[in-house]
Amino acid sequence: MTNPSRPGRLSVEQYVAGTLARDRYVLSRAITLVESQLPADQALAAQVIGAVLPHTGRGIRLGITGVPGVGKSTFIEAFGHLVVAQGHRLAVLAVDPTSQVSGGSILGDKTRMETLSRHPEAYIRPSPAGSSLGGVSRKTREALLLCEAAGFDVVVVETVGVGQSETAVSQMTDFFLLLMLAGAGDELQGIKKGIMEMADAVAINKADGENLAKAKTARVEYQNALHLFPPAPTGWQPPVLTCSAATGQGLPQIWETVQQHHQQLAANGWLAQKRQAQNLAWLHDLIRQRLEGQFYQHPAVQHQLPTLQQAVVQGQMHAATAAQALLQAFAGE
Ligand SMILES: Nc1nc2c(ncn2[C@@H]2O[C@H](COP(=O)(O)OP(=O)(O)O)[C@@H](O)[C@H]2O)c(=O)[nH]1
Ligand SMILES: [Mg+2]
Repeated sequence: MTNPSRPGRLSVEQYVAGTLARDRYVLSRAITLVESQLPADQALAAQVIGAVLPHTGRGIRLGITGVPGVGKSTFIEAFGHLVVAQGHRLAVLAVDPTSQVSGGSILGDKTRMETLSRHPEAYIRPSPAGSSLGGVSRKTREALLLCEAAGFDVVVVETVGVGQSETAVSQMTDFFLLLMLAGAGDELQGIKKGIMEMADAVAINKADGENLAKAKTARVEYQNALHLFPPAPTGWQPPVLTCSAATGQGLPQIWETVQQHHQQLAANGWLAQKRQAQNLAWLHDLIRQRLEGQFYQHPAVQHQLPTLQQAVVQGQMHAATAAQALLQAFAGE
């Protein structure tokens, strides 16, 4: 099964038919295709995504974030088992640029989600190695659509709670879950106010053993903090819950919350509106990425950039003047 004009690749029809037939092997190859940097692969990938698009959008898209060590992987493994036990098919995509740096070697890291990855109704796809954040998020959105087309009705996107990747993930999911620890302090957890504001629910993890009392106190504190934010136009009030990914306590309530949110936003029209706005943002994202790529690869820009950059750094030229000159060079003026 190969593509005669592209060795090592399938044809558009084969990618599409295999994905829709829920062939995991073809799904994995399709995700590999969308992750490829090669222009020929990207053109092929765009055709595949275009063809599967009508078969997407029926599931729940769930973003999960939290600092390394909060228990995301442990949580997703336990949560995933709970969700598939209820007859759902669950896919997990990881957006974690930092895991490339550490090689996933943080103490006790559970990145592989071993028992869940062996479940026939679950599919786990780690981040592509060595990719930039912008690249990861663009590819993750396409991978998410492929998973939906392959019949996964719950897609979890995991990201690390320290930077821009949250915004990217919240831009492609319906529900954004923030995992936190009790008593660690907001600064220590690197959680910015903006990330709290994006959350559709906050769950204090590791609410077990000696941590339980602290977790309950933290729950009240975070609930009070969330009340200070203006109410969301969707009418959804983000709850603060406690859970233990290790014991499974509190996970059914979180799944219940995710489903309630989905029903409420589907009923009041906000789910459709949210996804429309996300599609529009996606379009502008792609335009920005393409333009930027073309700009920096333009021979005239490459020729002039070092000199102008130097002049700006030295304070000899206003940045706006340099930008103007470069844009004129790019436009061939
Ligand atoms: N006590 C307790 N430990 C947990 C819980 N969840 C995760 N851990 C532990 O915390 C460490 C980090 O978990 P991991 O899932 O790799 O965190 P991640 O970096 O956010 O993906 C591991 O040693 C886990 O066993 C929990 O609910 N309770
Ligand atoms: Mg992890």
